[in-house]
Amino acid sequence: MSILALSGGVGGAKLALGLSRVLPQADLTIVANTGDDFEHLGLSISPDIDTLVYTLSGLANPELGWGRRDETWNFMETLTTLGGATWFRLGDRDLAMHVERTHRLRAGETLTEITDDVRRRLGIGPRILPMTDGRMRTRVHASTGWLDFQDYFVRRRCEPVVHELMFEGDAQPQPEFLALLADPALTAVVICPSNPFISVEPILSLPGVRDALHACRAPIVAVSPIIAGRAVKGPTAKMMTELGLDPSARAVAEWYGELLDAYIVDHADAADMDGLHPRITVTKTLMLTLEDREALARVVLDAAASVR
Ligand code: FO1
Repeated sequence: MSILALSGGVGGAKLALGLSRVLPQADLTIVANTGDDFEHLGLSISPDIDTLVYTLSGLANPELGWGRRDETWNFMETLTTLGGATWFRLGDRDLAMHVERTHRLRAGETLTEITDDVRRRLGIGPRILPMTDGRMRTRVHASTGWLDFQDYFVRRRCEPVVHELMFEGDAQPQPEFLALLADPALTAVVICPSNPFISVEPILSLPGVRDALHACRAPIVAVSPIIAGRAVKGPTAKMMTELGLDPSARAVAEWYGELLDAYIVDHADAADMDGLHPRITVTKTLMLTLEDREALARVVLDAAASVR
């Protein structure tokens, strides 16, 4: 069995963890959104890769969903006394990841090589692939003008009204990612319950990815990131409203359109699914416990098997 999961943000990492626990580790490859990446304090930061790495290694901060557990903040406290930028919080342990990644990138290593070495060092079985080793950055056209992603998401706490998103860069998809999509042995593609616009669309917007997904023989299954009109975490529902979409599980399925073979929604949204293209599976999609993550992963894999 060979499963490819597309993931960004905290929700995506939760399902990726569930998949990693119900599959043989070598059967799972996770493609991480890198549209959130940015340079900050001279460091190259890849939040969605790190959220996956920390979540799959058990190092993630359970309260925040990002960064590390058991963190200390001496660097941030000291930076404040020096007048440095502290709006993007970097814990002392997390800082080592950014310093080492920056050092290796400058030494000529690719983000793929660095990420693969880190996941091995942290004992993570599944492969984690950046969506690209090139530069592709999410930009947000808000009421206040064009913003870099983390400026919108963290510094301004997603408060500006979003009119448009843009994925800026000339990046090509990570080659192993494209090769997997063309691999006849691929069993399923899982679109995790990530924000469709800021976590999944950057991946789909890379040249050739949509075509490769449409040509892919494996079923494509998505999990709704919306439950009863609300996002589990983050600005998905607010963003949908601002982009003129109904903040509903149905509207997310309509947004993905013909791409999906199957769609997993929560019981709260089951009545709103008539006439949609993908085969609908209704289950509990809120993942509060590890068992929830594993159970949802099994439902996703069963849904893929039923449309294969
Ligand atoms: N999110 C916040 O809301 N505030 C932060 O200070 C913050 C710091 C941070 C540091 C490292 C990292 O990997 C992620 C961090 N995040 C923070 C989350 C990050 O902005 C988001 O996880 C993604 O960019 C969107 O999913």
